[in-house]
Amino acid sequence: MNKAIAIALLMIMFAGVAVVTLRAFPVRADGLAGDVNNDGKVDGLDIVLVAAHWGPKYNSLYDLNADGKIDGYDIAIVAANFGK
Ligand SMILES: [Ca+2]
Ligand SMILES: [Ca+2]
Repeated sequence: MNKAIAIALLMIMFAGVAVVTLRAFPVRADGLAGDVNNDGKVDGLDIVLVAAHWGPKYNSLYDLNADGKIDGYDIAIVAANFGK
């Protein structure tokens, strides 16, 4: 099985301070990371779907880094592959 990672540069607002961090994420080997609706491309619809499950609307399908929550890191994975 091929393993891959996505690397994203994130800017997070924390307590009013912008924090820039570089993160690497494991991605699914069975498809394009961020293509949550499995239509073969990563676009705005995928971002909308992940954002729609942010926070209490948790669904593991949209938890792209498998950390048990849906947040900006999952959006960043979609953004890293946007347009592919
Ligand atoms: Ca898609
Ligand atoms: Ca997550």
